[in-house]
Amino acid sequence: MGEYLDRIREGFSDLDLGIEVPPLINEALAAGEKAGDVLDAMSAGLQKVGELFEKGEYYLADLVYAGDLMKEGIRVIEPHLVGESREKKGTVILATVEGDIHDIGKNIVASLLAGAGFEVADLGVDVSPGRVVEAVRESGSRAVGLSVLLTTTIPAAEAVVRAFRAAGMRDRVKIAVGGACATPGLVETIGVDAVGTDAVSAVGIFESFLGEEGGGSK
Ligand code: B1M
Repeated sequence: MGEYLDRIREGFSDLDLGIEVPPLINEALAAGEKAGDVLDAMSAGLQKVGELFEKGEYYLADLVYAGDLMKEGIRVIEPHLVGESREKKGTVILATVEGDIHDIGKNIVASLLAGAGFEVADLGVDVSPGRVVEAVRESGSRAVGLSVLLTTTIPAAEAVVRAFRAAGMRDRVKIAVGGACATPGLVETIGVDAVGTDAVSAVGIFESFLGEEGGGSK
């Protein structure tokens, strides 16, 4: 069984899958691999692509291609990842922060949250702090999830926290961040309430945020 996961991981890191992505994933699922493990194998391949890009062995075009492969794979895997819940658990505002256009991880988080019964308002990528505050105001949501993939856009996540303080709304909203450069230290350094390492942990975070009476406290 694990042989499929190896092929997926290596295929994604070598960027030689091309049009073969859907059949390979479908074969892996048919052989009994779990959707979450397939997603992890794809992500591990992409991680390697990022490392090779950093070393100068891959170019920007390779990152773009890797992103396309991942999106193709996610289209196949998504229906298998998402559970069904009839219970409505409140609204989560999701966005990739200003200056950052990475959206693959955010989109996975959005799907899993929707599958877990949350209403998700996905604001997209390169979203300004003001737009996030406005969305919370309009929807009455008490929970925000920010995707941050670049070290240089961590300040943009902090700007969202500051924008809520400036609007006098910080005490009624909980804010979580996630993404390649999100580390637990961000709770202290930029004042968010939680950091999600993967999409599954994001579901747990928003369950704890919206399961509590009264919302945030910072
Ligand atoms: Co970019 N890129 N990229 N890139 N890219 C990274 C992030 C990088 C780590 C690669 C590297 O050098 N090793 C690096 C950042 C380095 C740094 O700052 N520390 C980098 C760079 C430098 C850049 C550019 C600056 C390159 C350039 O132009 N010279 C440029 C920036 C553009 C911009 O945003 N302004 C750029 C561009 C791109 C593409 C557009 C080509 C493409 C993105 C396509 C797209 O998203 N539509 C791309 C890609 C594909 C990557 C890598 C290879 C893969 C990202 C990805 O989709 N991973 C990436 C390498 C890496 O991440 N190691 C890289 C798969 C995805 C499922 O994982 O997004 O982490 P992830 O999401 C996970 C968790 O993090 C978590 O759940 C998800 C599922 O488990 N999660 C959350 C995510 N968001 C969450 C929110 C939550 C909770 C959990 O809310 C609470």
